[in-house]
Amino acid sequence: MYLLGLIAAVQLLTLGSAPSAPSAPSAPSAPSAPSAPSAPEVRAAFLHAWQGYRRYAWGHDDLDPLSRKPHDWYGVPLLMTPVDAFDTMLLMGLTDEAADAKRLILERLSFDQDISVQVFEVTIRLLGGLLSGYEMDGDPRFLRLATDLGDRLLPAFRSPTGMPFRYVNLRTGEPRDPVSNPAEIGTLMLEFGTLARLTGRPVYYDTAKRAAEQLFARRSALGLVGSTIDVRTGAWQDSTSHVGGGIDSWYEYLLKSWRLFGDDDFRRMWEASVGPMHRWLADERFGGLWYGQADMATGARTGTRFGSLEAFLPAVLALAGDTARAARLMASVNRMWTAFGVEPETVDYATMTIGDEPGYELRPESLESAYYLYRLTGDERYRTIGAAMWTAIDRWTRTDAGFAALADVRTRTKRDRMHSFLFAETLKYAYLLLAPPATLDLNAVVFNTEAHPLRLMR
Ligand code: DMJ
Repeated sequence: MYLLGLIAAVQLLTLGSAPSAPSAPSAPSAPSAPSAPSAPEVRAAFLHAWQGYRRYAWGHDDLDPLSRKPHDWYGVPLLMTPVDAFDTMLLMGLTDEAADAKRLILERLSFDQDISVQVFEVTIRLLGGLLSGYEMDGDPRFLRLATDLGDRLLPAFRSPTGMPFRYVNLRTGEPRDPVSNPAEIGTLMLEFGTLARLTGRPVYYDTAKRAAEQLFARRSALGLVGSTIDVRTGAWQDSTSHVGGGIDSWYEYLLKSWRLFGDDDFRRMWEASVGPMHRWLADERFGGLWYGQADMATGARTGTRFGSLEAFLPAVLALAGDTARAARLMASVNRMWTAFGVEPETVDYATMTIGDEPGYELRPESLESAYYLYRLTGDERYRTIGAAMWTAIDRWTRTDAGFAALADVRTRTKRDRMHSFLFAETLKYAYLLLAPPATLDLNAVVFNTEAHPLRLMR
């Protein structure tokens, strides 16, 4: 019955696009009718991956799931996987595993390291994970770690514009890499703002907000931002505008910062940005809605690429109340999945062919959008679509030690990477989509871009 619903829903959502679209290259034969997954099955999948990490990479950042070797981003471990996984364990009721992860984090995590770290990645994964860990668990040592990290990241913002350098040395405070992008500059507010609120120190809020305002002030006359900008001069280096990686969460954080902090300046920036985004980046092909690339100054279309990162947008539009547009874009996201069995990193939506990135990195965005649309509209079709996505992920990426990214979705060749966002996001959104709604009140939290829930306090 559920399976019939699943097939019907996939058909309904893909029917929105006219059938005249060029056909996709043939993918490996579809799996025989999968049974619909349940929340306990997703929880078991989480445990499978966590046990792999525990056995082969304990105390390190990530597990490489094919070689079964630990993987540290910067030579010394910063515990990316345990910090990213902790709040998901709490939501899933994995209390023993959460206690283990907590002990590891509190005993071993130290930010007093002579390493240059990427401010954006460390903020969304570690600062976000420590803050949600503190809010959910209540142990003040999480907040102490978060504060220490926040203090060590602040020197990154010491540029003439106030926009952060991409990297900063955690011990010396020396920044590097001045050419950044809107996502890395504008995806710090939820974490730094929450840190300010929890510590009573406004410096974190003010610093991250100034960076966002400085970027916003440099939008083009059309209201668009480009791909890369020099934080020392404020000059754009690449004027290509889009909603994919490098820009995506800039839009997400404008909306969510307004929602989390009730700060009207973010409402104004969101409202001034979202209209131009629709006007210049949205594209209609074969009766479907897509978002491609355009020049920020002229609005001229420069590309028709869409992919797994762009798939965050239906979630954000649904959260903003624009469910009609979110639903149309979700149909395209689903089409991208069903055309290839697993979504590739990019497709050219003008030809429905895979672009130059044929892999699947275990990304969460499509599931995230299915989850938001399901929770915000109550329409069962989204649950069914998300369930089908999870079934494909489980089927094609599972290994003996966890789950592995795919190098190519056409051949399903695996790649030796299991990103920590699998634990923070992909498995969390799959679980929340299938679990009873009371598992998490979407009105009580704002998820950061790594799916760490931050409590709404007005
Ligand atoms: C995550 O780290 C975050 O969701 C980020 O916003 C984009 N990339 C990955 C997941 O794809």
